[in-house]
Amino acid sequence: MNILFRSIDTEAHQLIAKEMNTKGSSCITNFLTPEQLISLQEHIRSNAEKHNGQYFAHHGGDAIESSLLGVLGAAPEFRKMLESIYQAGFGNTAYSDEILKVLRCVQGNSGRRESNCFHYDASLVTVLLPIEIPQNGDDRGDLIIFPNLRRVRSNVLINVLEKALLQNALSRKLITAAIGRHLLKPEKLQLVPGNLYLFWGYRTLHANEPCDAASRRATAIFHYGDPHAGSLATRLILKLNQRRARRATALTQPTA
Ligand SMILES: O=C(O)CCC(=O)C(=O)O
Ligand SMILES: [Fe+2]
Repeated sequence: MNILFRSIDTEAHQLIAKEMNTKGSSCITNFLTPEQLISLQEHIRSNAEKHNGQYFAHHGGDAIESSLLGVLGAAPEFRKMLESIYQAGFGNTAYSDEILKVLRCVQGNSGRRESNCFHYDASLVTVLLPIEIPQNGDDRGDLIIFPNLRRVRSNVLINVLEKALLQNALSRKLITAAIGRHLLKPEKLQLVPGNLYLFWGYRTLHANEPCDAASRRATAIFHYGDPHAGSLATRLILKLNQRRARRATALTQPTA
């Protein structure tokens, strides 16, 4: 299989960042070749079976690195693209050039619990690669975004406070209800597998809509550039999030 990814030139990086500012997101269509997409879909299928058709998320680790996602994360052109987009958005280079990779699969009843979980990412640049998305019906698991609601905070504690106020069960219920009543009107992205979607995850409140329990919604997410990297609060939040993800996944872990 060809493991060369579509190369995006430097001028396009600027255009992508501009679109993320003005439109709230940018989409690179057909980022993957059909065979690259098929390889990832097969990878998902074998992983999903191990989790008995229930929700799982991997934060880094072998399940990601052993797939094409590991190759993509290591590709110099891809890394360069994230670096220049971060720079276009924030002014200086990121504290660390590490990419946090997540492989997420919403399926079964436990998938509902993980939907409408509105949040801001810790990273400024969020790149979403849909692998498998239900294309029919009402519950396709669209990505819901409130683009660029806030700027990068100069103080990490303000960031923590804002996240605490918004990222809890009550706020999430209220936001979901307000969207249902058309009081809030977010953008909805109907994701297409193989396209690449980019947005300012730190600045954009976002979540996925629920998807039909019988369908599978698998996405890979690349997080790049934490504007508060290195601070104690940031390290703590990251640890808590990873523990929560491990717990949600452990519930559906094969027992053998
Ligand atoms: O799976 C998705 O569509 C979004 C996931 C997400 O926002 C995240 O992992 O930070
Ligand atoms: Fe996110």
